[in-house]
Amino acid sequence: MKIYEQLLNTISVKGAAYLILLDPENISKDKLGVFVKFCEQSGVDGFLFGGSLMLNGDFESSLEVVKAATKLPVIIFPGDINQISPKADAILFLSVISGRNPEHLIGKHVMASSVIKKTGIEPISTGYMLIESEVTTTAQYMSGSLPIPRTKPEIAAATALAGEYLGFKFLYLEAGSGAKEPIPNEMVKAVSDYCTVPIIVGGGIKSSQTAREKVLNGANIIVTGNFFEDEQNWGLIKDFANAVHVNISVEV
Ligand code: 1GP
Repeated sequence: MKIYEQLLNTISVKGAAYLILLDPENISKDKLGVFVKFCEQSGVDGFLFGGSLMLNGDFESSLEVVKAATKLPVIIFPGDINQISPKADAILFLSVISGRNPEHLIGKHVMASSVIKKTGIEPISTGYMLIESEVTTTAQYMSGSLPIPRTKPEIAAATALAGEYLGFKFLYLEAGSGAKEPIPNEMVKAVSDYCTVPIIVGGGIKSSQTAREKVLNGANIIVTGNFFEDEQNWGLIKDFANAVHVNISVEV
């Protein structure tokens, strides 16, 4: 089964899917394999892999460690066009539809498409929407575009619908890694009421309650990154997975 179908299947069975973002720059290779196994045992549905900057981390060899440690889908979440590898299962083919920077709407995609074809990994077209948080996040800065104001759910909904009409398979509401505040519930709901394409929500989610709130407002996939880069929080991964899987658990 293709990774996209696998994720849709998880959403329909469990109510929503829970993915953990692995940024090879923020987690050492020795910890990576252990962490990934722990996530798998704790009910996580898959991994996003990548980072906005790759100054120190070793993309290929870290990816190898992840793939060796898990049978769950490993999907590249590319910070740039140098983050493409045949070792992954799929790649989010992201277009920053919240912005008006042609490089991030289509430019880099032209450079990347043939490389992705050669690797044989599955591209999953995703309308990526950066939403203003209280700080300027790396993703916002690197995209060279203005994020959607967090108090304007109607702009988010109209942008998302345009993304749906353009044929994106996922819509990704991104507050940015390490955002102070996650995407507002009203915005998740506005997008979910307006669109039929599955919605990914990420950035600034630091509690299982927040994760569940996003799902109850219409998120189909929840992504967390930063929070579990601190080993002391690992014991809470199960709670996050349970909170996201609204069809099969009542605990939060
Ligand atoms: C994925 O960028 C997020 O969408 C991850 O954000 O690191 O804040 O959880 P955090």
